[in-house]
Amino acid sequence: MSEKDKWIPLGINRPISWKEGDLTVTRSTAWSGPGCHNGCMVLLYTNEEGKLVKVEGDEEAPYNQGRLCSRCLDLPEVVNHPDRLQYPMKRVGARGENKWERISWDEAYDAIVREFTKIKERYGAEAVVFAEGTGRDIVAYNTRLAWSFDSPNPVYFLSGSACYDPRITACFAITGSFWVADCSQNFIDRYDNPEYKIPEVMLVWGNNPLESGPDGFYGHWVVDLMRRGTKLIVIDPRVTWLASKAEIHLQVRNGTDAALALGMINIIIQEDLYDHEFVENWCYGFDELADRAAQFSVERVSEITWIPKDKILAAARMFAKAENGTVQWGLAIDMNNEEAFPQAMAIIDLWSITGNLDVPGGMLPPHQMVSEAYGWGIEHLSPEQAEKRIGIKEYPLVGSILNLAQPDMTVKQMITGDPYPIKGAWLQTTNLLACCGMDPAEFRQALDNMDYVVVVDLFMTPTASACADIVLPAACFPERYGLRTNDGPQFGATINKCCQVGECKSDMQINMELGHRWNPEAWPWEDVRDMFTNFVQGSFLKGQTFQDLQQQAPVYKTVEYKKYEKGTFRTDGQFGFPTRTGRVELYSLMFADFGLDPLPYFEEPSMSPVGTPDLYEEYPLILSTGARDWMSFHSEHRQVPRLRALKKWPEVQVNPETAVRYGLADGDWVWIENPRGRAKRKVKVTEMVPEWMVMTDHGWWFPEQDGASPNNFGVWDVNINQLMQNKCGKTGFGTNAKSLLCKIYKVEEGK
Ligand SMILES: Nc1nc2c(c(=O)[nH]1)N[C@H]1C(S)=C(S)[C@@H](COP(=O)(O)OP(=O)(O)OC[C@H]3O[C@@H](n4cnc5c(=O)[nH]c(N)nc54)[C@H](O)[C@@H]3O)O[C@H]1N2
Ligand SMILES: Nc1nc2c(c(=O)[nH]1)N[C@H]1C(S)=C(S)[C@@H](COP(=O)(O)OP(=O)(O)OC[C@H]3O[C@@H](n4cnc5c(=O)[nH]c(N)nc54)[C@H](O)[C@@H]3O)O[C@H]1N2
Ligand code: SF4
Ligand SMILES: [Mo]
Repeated sequence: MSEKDKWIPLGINRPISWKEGDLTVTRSTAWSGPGCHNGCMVLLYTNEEGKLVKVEGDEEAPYNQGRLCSRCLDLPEVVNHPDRLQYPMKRVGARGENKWERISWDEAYDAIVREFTKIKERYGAEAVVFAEGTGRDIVAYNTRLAWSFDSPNPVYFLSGSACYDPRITACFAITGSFWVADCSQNFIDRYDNPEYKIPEVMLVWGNNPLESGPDGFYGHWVVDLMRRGTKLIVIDPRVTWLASKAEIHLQVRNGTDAALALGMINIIIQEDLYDHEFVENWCYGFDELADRAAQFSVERVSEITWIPKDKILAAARMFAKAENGTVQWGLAIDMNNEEAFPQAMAIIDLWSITGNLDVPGGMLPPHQMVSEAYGWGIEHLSPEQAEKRIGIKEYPLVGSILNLAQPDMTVKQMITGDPYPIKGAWLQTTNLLACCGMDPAEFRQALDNMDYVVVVDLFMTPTASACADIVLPAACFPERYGLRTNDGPQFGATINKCCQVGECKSDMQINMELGHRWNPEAWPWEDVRDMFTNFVQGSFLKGQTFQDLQQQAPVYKTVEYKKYEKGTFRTDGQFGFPTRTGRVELYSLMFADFGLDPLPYFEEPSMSPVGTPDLYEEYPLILSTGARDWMSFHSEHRQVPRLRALKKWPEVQVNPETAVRYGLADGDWVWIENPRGRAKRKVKVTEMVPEWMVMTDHGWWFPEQDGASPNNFGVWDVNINQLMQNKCGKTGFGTNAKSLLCKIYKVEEGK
C-alpha cells in the first residue's frame, strides 16, 4: 500500500463555507485562542457585517459528533469582547504603570527588532528567550522564531515541563512510542466499525476528561463507552462525576500513584493474571519489574495510599481479567509529585503486562503528525548556539527529548545571569504571573530583570500589565487560518478565517512578519497559507497544499492493530516495538543510559503527611490545585460574562466535616496558606473531596480590577501558585502542584 492509500479524506465535497439565511457558515477547527487545544470541529456563523454571532458543533465530524462545551458555545462573547487588545501598544511611563500608547504594526516590529538586536549584539542571541504557553498551534512557529534569531532558548515555562511531557517521554522510553486510550476515535464510523471492540474496563487515572477534554481526547467518549458497556475504575482523590458512576473508585492519597500502580502490578504477577504470551514474546526486563513490584505488598500500598486493601485487590483483578482494558490518564500523573516519571512508568508497565497494547479497545499509538514536523526550522539555529541551550548538560534527558530550554533553570538564570545573562523575553500565549509560572514572584523578578519584554496576547493580562514593554494583539481562531497540529485522529484539519477584529493578527502572521525582518531566508513566505503547506511537507501529508487540506481534511489514517506482530511498527520493517530490544522495555535501557533508575519507584512528594510530618502538624490538609472546570481555560475567560457567571470567584472545595472542624461555611472567604505563601478563596462545601484534602482552581485574576502595579488585576491576592515552587524531579521533568500541604482560615478585615 502506498502512503496515500492509507488515509481517507473526510472533508471532500464539503464546502468550507455556505449561506444559511442571512448568515454565513464557516467550517473550522476549534483551537486557541481562546483556550482549548482539543480541536473539535465547529461551524462558525457570521452575520452580514462579518461579525461572529453563533457557534455550533459540526455533526458530520466523527471526533465530537456535533457536541461542544460551554467555552466553544460562548465563543462570540470572547471574540467580540470590548476588552480585546485590538492594536499594538507600547508602554508609556514606568513598567507596571499599565499606561500604553497605540502604535502601528511597523513601529512595533521596528522596536522589537531594534531592542532584541541590541541584546544580541551585547550578550549573544541566547540572551533572548522565546516563551509559549500550553500546546496551542503556535508552538512550531515560536520555536522557528527563536531559531531564526539564532537563540537556542525557546521555552515552555511550566516547572518540570509537567504537562504531558513526562507521560509522553516515559512512554517513549519504555515502548518507543506514545499511547492513548482507544475510544474508536481513529475510525470514521466510530463505535460501529466492525474491527473495533469496546474496552471491557477503563481506568480513568488522575484525569477528569469530561471537563478538561485534554490533548486530542474528547471527554464524552468515556460516556459513550459506558453507555455501550465499559466499566470504569476511577483513580482520583475526589468524587468526580465519572468516579460517582464507577464500578470501583480508588480515592488515592495525592502523589502516591506510583505505589498504587506498583502494588497492582505485584498483585497481577503474584496471582498469575498477567498476559504470559505478550510478556514472553514482547517484553524485556519482566523479572526485574517483578522484583521491584514485590516490594509493594497490598498491605504496604494500602498504608501508603490510604486506599482500603480489598479495593486495591478488586481493581487489580478486574483490570487484569478483562479481555481488553484501557487507561485514560491525566495531568495528576505529571504534577502531583516531583518524581512524576516513575509513576507514569508504573502505569505503562501495568497496561503492558496485561497485554493491552495495540489491541482494539486497548491502548493505541496515536498517528504522529507534529512529531514528524517537529524541529521544523531548526536548521536555522547554528550548531555553536545549539550547545548553549539551558539545561541540556544538567538534564540530558530533557535535552534529548525536547527542543526547548529547561524551564526551572531558565527562570533562575534570568535572575542570576549564571552561566550567561538573559536580557530579553518574548512571551506569546502565556500568562506567567497568573497561571503557568509556579512561584509567580520568582517570574516577576526574572521579568523585571529583562531589558525588553514583548507580550502577544488576546487581552491585557497581569503579566502584560506588570512586565511588558510592548504588547501585540493576537487573533482568535475564527479570525485566522491555521492547521490542527496536535496528535489526534483528524489530521490536517484546517482553521478557516471568517471574521476580523481590529488590527489583530494571527500569531503565525506576526512571527512570519517579524521573521522577515531578522532572517528572511528562514521565512520565505508572504502568505501564511503557503507556510502551512510547507509545514505539512515533513509529515505523511506530503504533497498536499493548505488549500487541498481545506477541501479534504480532516484526513483519517487507516487503522491497523497489532502492528508489532506485522513488522509495520518499526521504521526498519522488523517485528516488534521501536525500542532497542524491539520489546517493551519494562527495564528501560534508555533510562539506564542516562544514569537513571530503569524501573518505576515511589518517593513521597516534597510536602506530604508522611514525608514531612512536622510540616503536616502545622499544615494539616493536603492541597491539590488546578482541577479543570467547564467555565475557564487556565487564566482565560475571567472577563467573559456568561462563563464568569457560572463561577464568579476562585473556590476551594472543602469536605463538610472539615468545614465544621474549622468553623467554615459555604461562601466564606478564606486564606489558603503554606510556608511558601498564601492565596484567597471562597469556600465551597462539598462531599466531592475527602476530609483530608482540599482542592482549589488555578489561573485566577480579576480583569475588572486595576491592572497597574502593585495590584496587577488582583493576581497577588488569588494566585494559588504562590504556594508552589519551580522545582522539578531528578530527570528535569515533573513538578508538584497537586499534592502540597496547607492550612485554611477565614479572611479578616485588614489581614
Ligand atoms: N496551580 C496550578 N497551576 C497550573 C496548572 C495546575 O493544574 N495547577 N496547570 C498548568 C498547566 S497543565 C498548563 S498547560 C499551564 C498553562 O499555562 P498557560 O498556557 O500560560 O495558560 P494561560 O495562563 O491561560 O495563558 C495563556 C495566555 O495566552 C492567551 N492566549 C490564548 N490563546 C492565544 C492565542 O492563540 N494567541 C496568543 N498570542 N495568546 C493567546 C490567553 O489570553 C492567556 O493570557 O498552566 C499550569 N498552571
Ligand atoms: N476546561 C478546561 N479544560 C482544560 C484546561 C483548562 O484549564 N480548563 N486545561 C488543559 C490542559 S493544558 C491540561 S494539561 C488538561 C488537564 O486535564 P486533566 O488531566 O483532567 O487534569 P486536572 O483537571 O488538573 O486533574 C484531573 C483529576 O486529577 C485529580 N487528582 C488530583 N491529584 C491527584 C493525585 O495525586 N492522584 C490522582 N490519581 N488524581 C489526582 C483531580 O481531583 C482531578 O479530578 O486539561 C486541558 N483542558
Ligand atoms: S473540548 Fe470543548 S472547548 Fe475544547 S474544542 Fe472541544 S468543544 Fe471546544
Ligand atoms: Mo497543560
